[in-house]
Amino acid sequence: MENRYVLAERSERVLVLRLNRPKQLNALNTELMSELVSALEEADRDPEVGSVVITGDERAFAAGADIREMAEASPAEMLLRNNLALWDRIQGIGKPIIAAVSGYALGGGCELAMACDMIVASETASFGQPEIDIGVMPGAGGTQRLTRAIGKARAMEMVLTGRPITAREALELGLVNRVVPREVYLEEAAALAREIASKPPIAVRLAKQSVRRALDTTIDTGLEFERRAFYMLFSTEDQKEGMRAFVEKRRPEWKGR
Ligand code: DAK
Repeated sequence: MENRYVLAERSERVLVLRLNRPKQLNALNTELMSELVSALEEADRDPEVGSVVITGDERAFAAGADIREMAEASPAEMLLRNNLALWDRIQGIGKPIIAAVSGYALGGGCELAMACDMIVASETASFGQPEIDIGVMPGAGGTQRLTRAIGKARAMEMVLTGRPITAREALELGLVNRVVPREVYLEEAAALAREIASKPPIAVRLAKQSVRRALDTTIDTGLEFERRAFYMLFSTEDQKEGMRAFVEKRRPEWKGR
């Protein structure tokens, strides 16, 4: 089926997914999230795709979950919609995902950016968890991912006041990888994605998983995961190729095997 709310464009090994509800500042309704997660899963299975960029437009990455869709819902309806299951599937994506953020990244928009592996921000970007001002609190990982990313003090302030931070503040706090002029944020994100997409795919996948482990496990369990992943890579052709190419002083040619 043709996507309505997520536009996909592939350039070489990078897939760019553009959130496309500009009039609603890319508010994340169920249909959009469903299209996004399906596109991510398809990209994860596609050997031609090495990495993914998620972006919005210049005014908004996404101004949150769709408030109109939630406003009158009962707890049972929220439970039965089971949107969280959709969000959880993003965590299962093995290929690196970069958020290219310009304008508003609020509520679910900020949570979506944080669910990605890296964030490239335009100077105009702002990040916030304003849910407190509409009578709720972050519900798609905001209290957990923001706290892990920027620490308790600033996360507490953002979640309890609802006040957003600028791209520069986000950079200082370690929430984003880099801040660049508005004119080039998407190109910068795509360049980073291209660089990663040119690396040996199985090593990229396992390295991503391993870094992610660092956030949600003990150091011993994380080190154990890292070690097994490292040894596992010695079963790949790319490991042989990479090390031989080094010894033979030539560029490696990755096979993804
Ligand atoms: N939902 C629905 N529509 C939205 C929206 C949103 N989050 N944000 C903006 N819009 C719509 C506006 O209603 C308006 O539509 P029309 O009135 O033109 O039909 C249009 O986008 C343009 O917005 P504004 O006219 O308000 O534009 P301004 O420049 O004046 O203001 C703004 C921009 C970003 C400051 C303002 O739009 C704003 O405050 N938006 C709401 C920000 C917000 O509160 N975000 C958090 C939403 S709660 C979960 C998953 C996710 C979540 C929770 C649970 N589970 C799976 C369990 C997440 C929750 C949230 O994100």
